[in-house]
Amino acid sequence: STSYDAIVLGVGGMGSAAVHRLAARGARVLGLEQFGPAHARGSSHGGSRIIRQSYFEGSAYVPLLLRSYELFAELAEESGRELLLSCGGLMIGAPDSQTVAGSLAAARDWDLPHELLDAREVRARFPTLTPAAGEVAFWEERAGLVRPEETVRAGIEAATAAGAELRFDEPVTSWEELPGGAGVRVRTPLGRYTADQLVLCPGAWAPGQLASLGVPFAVERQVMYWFEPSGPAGVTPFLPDRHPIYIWEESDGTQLYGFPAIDGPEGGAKVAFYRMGEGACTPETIDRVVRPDEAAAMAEHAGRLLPTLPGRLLHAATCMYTSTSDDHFVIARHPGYQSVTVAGGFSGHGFKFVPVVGEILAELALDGATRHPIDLFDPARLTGPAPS
Ligand code: PYC
Repeated sequence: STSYDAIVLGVGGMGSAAVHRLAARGARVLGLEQFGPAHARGSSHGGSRIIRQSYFEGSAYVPLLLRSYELFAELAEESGRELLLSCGGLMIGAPDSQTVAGSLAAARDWDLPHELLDAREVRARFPTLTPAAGEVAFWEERAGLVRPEETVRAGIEAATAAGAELRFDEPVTSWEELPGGAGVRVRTPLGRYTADQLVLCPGAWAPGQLASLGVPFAVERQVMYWFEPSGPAGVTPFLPDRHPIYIWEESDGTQLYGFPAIDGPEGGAKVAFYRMGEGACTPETIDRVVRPDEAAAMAEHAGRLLPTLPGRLLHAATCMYTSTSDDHFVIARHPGYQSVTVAGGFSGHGFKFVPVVGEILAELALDGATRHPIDLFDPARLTGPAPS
């Protein structure tokens, strides 16, 4: 068998960044991916993901986001790919909604630039969006979107250039820690490999691949829709030089989110629900066909908030969230193994962190600790005390 400093299981969003950062630090790295590069069977596809700094999910994420912006810029420069588009972002809802109040709290905690707009100001600046009189919007100029497939490809190229070995279409069938914690042995249908460290980035395959953690992960089907705008001005008001990303929380807690039309008139504008999945699935059982009735329900819902968005449905695709019970991530050295590091449970909001998670995983695997604040992601909070 061949031996490495580190093996990374799963070369999707987080795994591609991990192989890149490990190789960039001079480690001998093997990345094993069960499908092809930047595939569409997990959670890192669909052309766009939101990125923002005033994080309503918690101020503790902000320093990680600031580092992520730096690393996205570096990777874009190195790869020559456009990875991040800063079109600005609006967090819309009642003043006391989590989306608005949480963004304001994070902005104040970290002194991040922002504006608070009333409904009339939103309608004047962004005519596609029609908030009700009592709603407000938190405006963040630095918000925007990142390109998931391009980011994964850029990470793979940078990893390869730094000397990483990547094997696609090669699933891991089993792994075990060697006696005394002296590294790991990994098996695939094509070979056996050993390494000092194993980094598990299984995405929606977490319930199986991270079962030894004892953390419950819920995998859910999500649908993304791309509509051709229906208003008289066509796609023009949705172009990214004048249209922001948005997350819109309604009084029942529903969050609709969307993007400008980043792929021109043919691509349409993408919209989806944040965490309104259809219950449990697995990557094997997920129904990847989008039914006409769910597309019609989305058109009706989005049309109430953005009346000129839902014209013809151009495209729809499914994807999966892998959620923890508190929607915070799991990133840690595996408490049960000396040679294993884990990353999972990104709960529908992880992609914007891909480059910084790669840096954290490389530090955990090679140094045993990270300079980044990751206490929030400790799996112990989800497992409780070990039974005595
Ligand atoms: O991470 O900003 C986000 C997001 C919004 C909807 C789904 N994820």
